[in-house]
Amino acid sequence: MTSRNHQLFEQSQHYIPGGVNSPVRAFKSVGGDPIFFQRGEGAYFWDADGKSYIDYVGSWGPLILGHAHPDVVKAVQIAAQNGLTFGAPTEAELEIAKLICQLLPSVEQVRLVSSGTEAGMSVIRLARGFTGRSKIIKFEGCYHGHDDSLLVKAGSGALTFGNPSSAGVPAETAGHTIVLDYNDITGIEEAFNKWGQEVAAVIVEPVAGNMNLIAPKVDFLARLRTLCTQHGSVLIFDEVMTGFRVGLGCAQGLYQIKPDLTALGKVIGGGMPMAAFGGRRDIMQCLAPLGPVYQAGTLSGNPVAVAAGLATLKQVQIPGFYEKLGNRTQQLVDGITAIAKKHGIDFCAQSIGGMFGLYFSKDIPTSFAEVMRCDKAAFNRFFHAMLEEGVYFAPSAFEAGFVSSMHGDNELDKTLSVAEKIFKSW
Ligand code: KE4
Repeated sequence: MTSRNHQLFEQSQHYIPGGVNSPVRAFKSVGGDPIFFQRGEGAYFWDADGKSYIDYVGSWGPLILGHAHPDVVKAVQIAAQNGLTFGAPTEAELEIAKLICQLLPSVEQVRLVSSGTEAGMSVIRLARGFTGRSKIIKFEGCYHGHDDSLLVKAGSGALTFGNPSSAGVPAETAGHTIVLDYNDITGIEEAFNKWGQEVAAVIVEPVAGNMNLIAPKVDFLARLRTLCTQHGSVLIFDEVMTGFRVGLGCAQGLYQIKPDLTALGKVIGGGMPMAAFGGRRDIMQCLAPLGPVYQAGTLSGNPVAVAAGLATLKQVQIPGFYEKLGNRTQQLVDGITAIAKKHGIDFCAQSIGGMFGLYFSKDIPTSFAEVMRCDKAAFNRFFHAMLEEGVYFAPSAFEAGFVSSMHGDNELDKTLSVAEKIFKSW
């Protein structure tokens, strides 16, 4: 009998490009049909055929409390009953803005938007408007949403301007973006030597989570901070993924680096469409209606999304939340690594707070080039074997994984027993 998943995918491809509303969901990297889900609860969700999975994607990061956390659902219900949107200021927006500014010392003012892409495009426009400069620096393998200026891949040679990484992005637009290697301090110094006074901003994932998980090398972030200060460039931390995922102070707190602007998303929306950007008051004051940099949004600060975000941020502030989440995530990666090692498989892994990376390679990668050398076919085999047993990892060897506060001993034991079964017959 054809599965309901397969039927839905067949039909969806007729009405939705690729049958999905976001490309990474399509399983193109791992092969096979995407899974259609119907319900989630805690660390689990159920597909259209009623099969359950332990979820290590958590909607790509937002679900730090797991699926349908009662406090979040209740907050959403209450907010929705009072009206879905007003297109006008609400007290709840003030409450979450104050909370973000209290939790992140680098954020003196914040503006709410509806997606990480909006946050990414807005901080770039704001940095350009504040500095009067056009050039931006980003890093190969980092993803900041699908704004034209950020859909850019490395130029033909080192220190050349970027080329579009997507059709539809004009070369002239991509030409303002310089793409360097993550963790390459020499490259950064050369770029600033060449273009220092022309660079509006450097945008970086302080922990890279869009080329699998890549940790910043010692001094990488500090060097970016120093060079941006020296050249009057805006240092932007894209913490859409790391924000309130790696710690209550985010990655900027973990590594003690103070960016000028920060993009946030995912966790701060608790699973609802909400993101934000904020930072130095003198920069944020350039935004309309105060200043010349335009930025807007019909549903920005949506009261239902803000309610989900506030309920989520309330939970993550509970003392010990991140220590427990980090320990659980470390137990996961240590457990899988030990089993792979026992069976002589080239595998390693790492975790930072509630996010992790799995690599079929001898050593943990520290750059985009090293990630590309990991055994993608082995990951895909691992992914499907796990999926068959009801364990759902990100459907790509080039994505990070996520643990929630609802992943407990049972979920860890199940995952490790499946890893043993898979690696024993590898
Ligand atoms: P959204 O526009 O998807 O809300 O956020 C874009 C974005 C910005 N910055 C960072 C660091 C991000 O990780 C993202 C989005 N992350 C991907 C996962 N790799 C979202 C999944 C998807 O594209 O469907």
